[in-house]
Amino acid sequence: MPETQHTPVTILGLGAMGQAIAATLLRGGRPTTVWNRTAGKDAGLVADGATGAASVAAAVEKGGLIIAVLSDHASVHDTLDPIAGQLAGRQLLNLTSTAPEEARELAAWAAAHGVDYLDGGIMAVPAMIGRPGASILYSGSQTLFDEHRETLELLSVADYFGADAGLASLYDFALLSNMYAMFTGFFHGAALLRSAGVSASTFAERAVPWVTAMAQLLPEYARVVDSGDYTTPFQPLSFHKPSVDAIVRASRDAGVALDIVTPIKNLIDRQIADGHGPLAFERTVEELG
Ligand code: FVH
Repeated sequence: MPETQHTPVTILGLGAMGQAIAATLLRGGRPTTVWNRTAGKDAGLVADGATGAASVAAAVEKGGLIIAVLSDHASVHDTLDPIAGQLAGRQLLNLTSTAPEEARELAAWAAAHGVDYLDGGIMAVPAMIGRPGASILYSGSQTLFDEHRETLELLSVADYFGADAGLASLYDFALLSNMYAMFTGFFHGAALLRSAGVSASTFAERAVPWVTAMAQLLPEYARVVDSGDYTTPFQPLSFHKPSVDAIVRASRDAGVALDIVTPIKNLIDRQIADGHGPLAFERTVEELG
């Protein structure tokens, strides 16, 4: 059932992300209570109309949706375990980044204490919250998601992935894996070009359109992976080996460390050694898991 009036919210954790979330919900007209372990971080929010709470217990007493935006899984337990007895019948949205198994553990912990639990993976930096481009991935309680959807959409695009509380985190980490590989690939390229006196900014002008164009291949790669048939490759593993070997040689020549490219070379070499050279590059997914 969608919310019919502005839901009160309690934000636990006023780091960079908690501050951004609290400020956005406050601007959206949600009565907002805030708490942070280290005192004083609520000053700006309180000046803007939030209610500051001196303790977690006092914060959750204000009622409404509890939103945890803490460092990690352990900090969620550190914060909520002491007041678990106070939480029966309440709703908890955990926007703290946790591994899927940690999210599932928190969902089980919440269920054992009579708490409705939704987990969220934030695909944004604090400055993006409440602005176009931000996305938060949710899984866990659909009741909570549906009931508070309008509030969640103040923060970002809100997508719900199902009852498994770990699924949002799994999507989050899959996307972050993609992001880290892309960024570290850029760093490797920047180091290579720096050996010839080319600036990273000059490289970025080339890298952005290149990465954007290559990203367009992902749906076709995905189709092949989902089919499980690697026998009619667009480009076989054996096609990629000379390129990757050449990148390794060029990196050595330029004095650039091989930390980024060696794992890629190893993946290709291992598959070729096992006789998969004629198969599609996308077979690499099978090698990984
Ligand atoms: N900031 C970002 O760009 C990323 C974007 C993607 C999602 N992440 C995750 O969001 C969670 C919060 O991130 P954050 O940026 O707000 O993090 P910090 O600024 O470091 O603030 C951390 C807050 O957690 C409090 N805290 C830490 N440990 C404890 C504890 N044991 N008990 C209670 N509170 C704790 C800390 O309090 P204090 O140090 O000020 O006392 C901050 O309020 C995070 O999972 C990111 O991975 C953000």
